[in-house]
Formats: sequence, C-alpha cells, structure tokens
Amino acid sequence: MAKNWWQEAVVYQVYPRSFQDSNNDGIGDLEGIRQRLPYIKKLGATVIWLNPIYASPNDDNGYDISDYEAIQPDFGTMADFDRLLADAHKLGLKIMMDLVVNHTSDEHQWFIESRSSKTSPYRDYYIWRDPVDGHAPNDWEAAFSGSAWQFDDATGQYYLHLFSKKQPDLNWANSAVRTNVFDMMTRWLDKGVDGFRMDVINLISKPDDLTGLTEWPANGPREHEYLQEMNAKVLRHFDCITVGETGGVTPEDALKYAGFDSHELNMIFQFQHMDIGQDPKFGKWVQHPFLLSELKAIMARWQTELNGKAWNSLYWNNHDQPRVVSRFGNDEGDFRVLSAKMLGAVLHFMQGTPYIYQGEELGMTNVHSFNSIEDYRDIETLNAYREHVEEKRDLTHPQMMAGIHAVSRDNARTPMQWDDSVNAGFTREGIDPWIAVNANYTDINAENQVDDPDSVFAFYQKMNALRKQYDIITYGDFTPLDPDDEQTWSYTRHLNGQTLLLTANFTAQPVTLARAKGEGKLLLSNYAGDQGEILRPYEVKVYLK
Ligand code: TEU
Ligand code: CA
Repeated sequence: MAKNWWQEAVVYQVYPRSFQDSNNDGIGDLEGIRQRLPYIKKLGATVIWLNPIYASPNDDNGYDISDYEAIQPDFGTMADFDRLLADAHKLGLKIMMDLVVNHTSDEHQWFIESRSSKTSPYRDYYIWRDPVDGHAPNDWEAAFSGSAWQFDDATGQYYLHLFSKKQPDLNWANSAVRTNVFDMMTRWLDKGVDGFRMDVINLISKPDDLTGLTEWPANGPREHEYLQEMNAKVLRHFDCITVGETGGVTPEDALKYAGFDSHELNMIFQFQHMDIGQDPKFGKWVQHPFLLSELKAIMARWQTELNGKAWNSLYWNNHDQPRVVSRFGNDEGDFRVLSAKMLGAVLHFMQGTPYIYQGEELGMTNVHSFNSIEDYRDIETLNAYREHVEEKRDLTHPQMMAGIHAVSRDNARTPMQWDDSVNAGFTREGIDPWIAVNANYTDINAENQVDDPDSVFAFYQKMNALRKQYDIITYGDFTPLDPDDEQTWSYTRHLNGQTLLLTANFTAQPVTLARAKGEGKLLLSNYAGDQGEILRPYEVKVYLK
C-alpha cells in the first residue's frame, strides 16, 4: 500500500463563525483564525479544514454559496484569506477548503439567471420540473423540513432543493455545470489550497426520471462517473487531500468512492456511527438507547472492510453533530475529562486519518444552558421545531427540546472557549456573539488547559505526537476484541511484528478485564498508575509490545 501524506495527517476542523472574532462584531473571522494558528500547531494537527468561507446570504451558515470565488464579508477579504493561507503554510499547516457543489444559494448568479426564463442558457444548471397533477413531481422531503420542491411563479415550474429552499440543487448531468465547478476547483488549488472536503458529494447524481420516487437519490447512477471525471480533470494534477461527505454509505460503497485504486477521493465521511439510536419516524430528534456492542460493531466493520483497500476517516464530531463527550461519554464532574480522553484514544488509535473538531481537544460539551428555542440559530433545528411542535404537533415542546439538547447542530457551534473572560475570549465583553457562549466556559477553556499536563488538550497533543513516532498507529491492521462486552472497548493493532493493545472502560464504575493487564510498554493512559486487570471509570490504556 502506497504511503501518502494525507494518511499521516491529523485534521483540525475550524468552524470560522465560532472560532475567533478579531474585529468585535460577534462573528468569528479569517484574521481570528490566523491569530490562533499557533494554538493549532501546538496541538500537533497538520491540516486545517475550514467550513465554508465563501460569499453567502447565510441561510445555512455558509452552505448556501452565492459566489464560490469571493469571501463572505463577515469573515474578511480575499487578502485576509491569502494571509491566513501563507501563515498556515509557514507553520507547516495545510488548508482544506469546504466544497459545496451539490447546490448553490438561490442568490448565486447562475440561479438568478436560471429562474429568469425557461430559455435562459442557465435554465439547465438546476433541476426544473413541471407540476404533476398540480403537485410537486414527487414526495421527497427536504433535509430541513417541508417538500424538496419549490414552485416558482415566474416560469410555472418547480425546482429541486434537497436542503433549504434557498439551496437549489445543481444539475450535474449538464456538462457546463461540471466544467464550471472543475475550473473553479482548479483556480483554488492553483492559489495554493491543499484540498477539499466535499459536502454531500454522494447526492450530486440524480436519476433522470424523478417522478414517483420516494427514496432520496444518494449514490445516484452517474456518481462515480462524475467523481472520476473530477479526479482526471482536477484532483490528479495536484498533491491534495480529499474527503467526501457521504451520508448513507456502507463500507462496500466506500471502496468505490475511496478505494486506493478507484481514482475518485482519498477518504469519505461515513455516518453509521453517528446515526445510531435514531428513531424510525422522527430521525435524530428522538433518541433511543443503544448498546455499546452496536457502536463497536459499526466501527470494527469499517476498520476491517477497508483495511488494505481504502482509507478511513476517523471522527466523533463535526459542526453537524453533538459533542462526543456528552453523547458517548459523560460530561458530569470529573468524568468529563476522563471520558473525553478515553473517547479520543478509542478513536485515534484506529486505522485512518483523525479529524478533531474545534473544542473537542478541550472536552467541550453540549450546551445545556440554552433553555429556549430562541437561543438556537441553526436552520435545521428551528425548522424541525416548527414542523413537529407547531405544525404537525407530533412532539410536545419538552420532547422536542430534549431532542434538541441531545443532538442539535448548535451544540457544536457555540463559540470556542479560549479563556474565562466574559464571552470566553471569542469576542470582547459587551459584544453579543452571534450565538451565545456555553455557560461552562469559566471551567472549560483553552487557557486552563494548554500548559496543564493532565488536561484533555495535553492528552490530544500526546496522541498526535505518538502518531508521528509510531507507524503502527497510522498503518497497523485492526482486530476487534470482546465484541459483545457492553462495558469495555478493546482492540489490537499489528504492524511488522509489533502489537498495540487498547482497552477502555465505557462506564462510571470500575470493571475487571483480564486483558487490561497488558504487556510491554504503557504508551498512554488517562489515569496515574496502572491497576492491571482493573479498569477504573472511563479508564483507557494503550500498550505497545
Ligand atoms: O450536511 C449534510 C447533511 O445531510 C446534514 O443535513 C446532516 O445530515 C445533518 O446536519 C445532521 O442532522 C452537510 C453540511 O455538513 C451541513 O452543515 C449542511 O447544512 C448541509 O450539508 C447542506 O449543505
Ligand atoms: Ca468578526
């Protein structure tokens, strides 16, 4: 298997709106990110993934792009971007851009032209259909509630939007769309960016006949043709990193998208571990208990089925997901630090490229201090609340708020907690940040942690350093252990005669596990000392032999 730099990378995800405000308007910006580069360097990450920073009316926090080659004024200017890129490169940090090309904003010039008349040269850039019996062409629901079709009075047709109605889907079957997207990507790569995270990239190919379809069009008929064309025309000419966001994929699909010889992408983000516990009817908004064995089985399947054939991305968190310490760990009292470290280790010692979402390295938690729906900003959350509580009335306010507290995307989007000053060092005292700071910032913040050897930050830093030191962490084969044990998570890795063993306790009680005794050198643990077969609450140990 060829070794590539992106297999050895550690990616740090920055949500620009919530990272660092440099000009005191309550919104994070590019200059703020630039000022914080030394922090990311100190952590030991090597690549920064920036969520969208392009011009956008901001219906979906930048995932509705009105100009792919202009910077969102809230975030600064192209000169600010150039400075950020240059400074990152000086520090040896690469920058991965978000590429959102399943849809644009309805305020993109292409869509403005497209909706203006049926004969516009841009009409076919989007997906327009006649009404069927006076209704939308099919029953698809948009990800952000309501129909996926919007009727447009000007021309008497519907356009497709799988997300909000301000995010019309591009028509990839039109080769002019593809050429425009590929040229735009080339210009960014020529400018020096180091790669792309590709938003919902497995939705770009739609079936020709959409009438009567009930299923969403993931992994559509021409999907791999489009990605191979993108690879041939753009990606292969640059030494870049690519990761596709692909909901609803299996390991089998992954071999096609990101196989070592598939000539498409380097990696994909799968969602099976994120979708665990969802309700068949209400989806993520009603969460059910799940077994640790189910979560372990999902991760083990991805580890073993991709081994030697494709490359995993490893993540617990991103800007769409709740905070992992609150979700799979325990964010109460002393258990927070212990379980944040344990979860970090369980993930980072698997095979793949790890992604750290801003604040994960501090053990930042879900936001328990938002008591009203008014505190939320996310379009998905607000629309779902309206749909379930006000329109369909199939969930009560308390039921919906329980779901929102558990899984709203805004759990990840509260400002980065830098220090214990008012507004957590994200923006100046007296300024209202665009979304409120999590009330626990006085306790959980970077300033507290960067120089504390027992902090979550120091633990992540240590993991990143170990990865550089031991190839087995990156490249070793993976073997799951004790798959049915509902209290502990253990596995081994193997490379060139070496064995790495990880054992972890997922409960708040001590458990006895014979193999936890370990052999060889204790590389890492989240407790002082070693109690052999006893794993203390949320204890994790990593041995190398
Ligand atoms: O997310 C894709 C997606 O399917 C989301 O709707 C996701 O399932 C949901 O947020 C989890 O509940 C990507 C981006 O990451 C997200 O931020 C965008 O809103 C979305 O695409 C549209 O561009
Ligand atoms: Ca700002």
